[in-house]
This record gives sequence, structure tokens and C-alpha cells, in this order.
Amino acid sequence: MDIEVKKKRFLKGIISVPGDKSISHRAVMIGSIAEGITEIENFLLGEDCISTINCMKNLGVDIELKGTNVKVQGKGLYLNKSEKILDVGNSGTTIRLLMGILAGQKFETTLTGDDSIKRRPMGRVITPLSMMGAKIEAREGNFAPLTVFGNKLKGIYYKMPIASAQVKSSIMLASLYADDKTTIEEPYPSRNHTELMFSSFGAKVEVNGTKITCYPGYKLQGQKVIVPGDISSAAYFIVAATLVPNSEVTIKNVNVNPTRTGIIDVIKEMGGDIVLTNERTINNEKVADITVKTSRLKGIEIGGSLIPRLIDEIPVIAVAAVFAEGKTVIKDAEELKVKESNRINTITSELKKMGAKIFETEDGMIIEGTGFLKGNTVESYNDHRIAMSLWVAGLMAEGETKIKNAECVNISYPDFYKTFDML
Ligand code: SPQ
Repeated sequence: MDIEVKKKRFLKGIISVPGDKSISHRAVMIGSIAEGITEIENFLLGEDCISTINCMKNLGVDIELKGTNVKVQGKGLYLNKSEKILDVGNSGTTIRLLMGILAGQKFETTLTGDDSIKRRPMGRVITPLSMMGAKIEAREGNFAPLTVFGNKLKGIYYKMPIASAQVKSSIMLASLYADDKTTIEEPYPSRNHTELMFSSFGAKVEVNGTKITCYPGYKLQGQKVIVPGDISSAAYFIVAATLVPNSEVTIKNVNVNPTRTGIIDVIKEMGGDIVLTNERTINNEKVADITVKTSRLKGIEIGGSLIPRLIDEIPVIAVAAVFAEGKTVIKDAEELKVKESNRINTITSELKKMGAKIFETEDGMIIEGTGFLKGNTVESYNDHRIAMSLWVAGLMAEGETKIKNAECVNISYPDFYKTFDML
């Protein structure tokens, strides 16, 4: 499906965005290996999270989905062998976290996914899980399809070469099956939803700076989980309301976990007007309403420990940078090359087609703020974050912008275009 978007004169309204993708995945997986019932409210009905539900069902877990409510009948740590090859679709979170659970099972499981998943590196999870005692056979040792042979696991100390919540979470899940404690050290803190959910389900986790220690032997007990709105989805409204003239948009009930709020810090540092109200804590996660008004932006430098806090928002930050005064430099973001698409390359090439002065670097991009884009036909590369970023670019471009393969937003935000049209 192709979609067309035109320049907007203003955006006004109060909206909410769907449930957080990272938390939705984790609630189903952790609920599945807990004891008793886990009830999830405001679950994200995106294709990625549905892939997680389907995989867990194939592993013998009873899961009922009614609207955005999910009821998981926990099986405890040990699941049933799947009769089928598990298909994770487009979801990196599903395959990498699931590998951690499967490493400790008493059977083997084969996992595969779509063309994008088959290109994404799995060695980063295979290495620590193998150190724990799992046997994993993967195409070229690094790619799906892959088979995880469950085994008795041992606790390890693992220093992660990259900050990745998926690698950390995969090891944490495997640690539940280990004979002793496991400590993981990250170069910078990545999103900590697994740590917070482990604690609320009764697992023992200690966090000391960038070191996380998990202890086996604690019973996980099913919980009620209310999933807050996804800040990665809110990011498109934050940037659009900042850029489009005469705008004021409030996004209600957004997860503002400090490991995810890099987008707010960056847009504020660029000169954006963002106010958080109604701040509260639900299921250990911070939640707030976010109000954004049109502002003039200036270019800044983004790198270091900020990167894991806004990794998925970098394509839409690049759009903001086009309309900022001066130069924006994004560095230390090589991880973008191994997402659903090579996001350094894809956002750069498509914004260039719209007339942006944006240049690819080894670990990020440089954007000269020209304050101008012209509509053109652009490609999503079947990457939901690229499609949504290009939509925001289209709201600011002269003329019409046509986004090809725009239905990929279904991965994380099926009502994305509809919600924008409401404003
Ligand atoms: O699940 P997937 O496909 O990896 O999704 C993405 C996204 O843009 O939605 C990345 F492509 O988000 C990741 C994120 O980049 C979700 C995630 C998580 O839930 O733990 C962590 C980040 O990945 P990583 O590799 O830095 O751990």
C-alpha cells in the first residue's frame, strides 16, 4: 500500500498512543513462564506483539486475547516442545528474548522470521547463551533460521560489548534457569523494562549502576500489567507538533521511563516546548501526559549514553534536524545499521530525495538545517519507523509526498495514519 501525505497548517488535539511494544512483549513472555494468571491491559495489537503471542501459544501456553486485554495462563518455567518452527515475523525482540527462555528448556526449538529478521545478527545473543551452556545452531553462526537446544544452564558474568536491551533481557530470562547468579554489565544503561517486570513478578534482581545481577530460584507469580502508551510511537507526534506551525498536541498516558526519554531531552535541548503533567507510577513504570507546542529548533550534537535512550527515535530526530537552525550531528549510533533496515542509510537516502542536506557517516549522520523539504515518492523499506518518520517529513514538505509500502506501520502502530488525521 502506498500512502500520500500533504503539508499541514496546524495539528491540535488530545490523543493517546497504543501500548508500549517492549512492555507488551515482556508481559506475555514473563507471564507465560510465571505461575498463575497474568492479565494484561492495553496490550499493543501490533504484528510484532502478535508474533510473540503466537510463539508462546505454540510452546503450550494458553493465551486469550479480547480487544487489547490479554489473559495468559502461566505454565511456570518449563514449556511444551513446539510441533512447529516458530515464526517471529519482523520482531527482533521476540526472537532474541525467546532464545533466552528456550535456552533453559528440555527440548529444542527452531526459530525463523521474515527477510529482515534473517539479516539481523543473532551472534550477540548466541555468545552469552552458549557461555551459559545452551547449544545454538544458526545459519553462518549468526542468523535465523536457528535452533536452540535447551540445556542445564550455569550462571555467568557477562560484559556486553554493546548496550542492548534485547541481549540483556535474553540473558536475564536464561538466568532464571541457571544454577547460580548471573551478572550482566552494560557499556551504557539500555531500557530496563525486564528488570522492572522481573521485580514486580517476584524475581530477585539487583541493579548497581550498569551491572545487573539476577538470582535463580525465586518463584515468578502472575500479575496484572497495565501497559502504558509507547514513547517510541509518541515520538512522531512530539516531533510533528514541534515542527508544524500553530500546533498544540497532548499525548496521554505515555511511558516516561528514564531509559526511554532521550527523545524528550533532545527535542527540549533543541529548543522544543514539551511539558509533562499527571506524572505517576504504574507497575514500576513512570507514566505521564505530554504536551507539545510548536517551537523553533536549533541543531545539536547527539551521542554517547544518550543513544540507547532514543535509538528507535533517531530517524524522526533526523526529520526534526532538517528544520532546526544550524547543524545536527548524530554519532555513536552504528546499531541503527542492524535494525529492521539499515536506518542510517534508509532515512538519509529518503530525506535526500526530499531535498534535505543530510549525510551518512560511519556511526550516524550529519544534517544541515535548511528548513525546507519538497514532496517526492519515498520508500519505507518495510521499516515501520522509516515510514512514520517520512510521514512527519511529509507534513512539513511543500507539495505531496508518497510513501511506498506504508502498511509496515502495522508492526508497531496500526492506527498511526488515522490518529494523525484526527489532529
Ligand atoms: O523488536 P525490534 O524489531 O528489534 O524493534 C525495534 C523497533 O524499532 O521497534 C528495533 F528495531 O526496537 C528494539 C530496540 O531498538 C526493541 C527493544 C526491546 O524491546 O528490548 C530494544 C532495542 O533494541 P536493542 O537491539 O538495542 O536491544
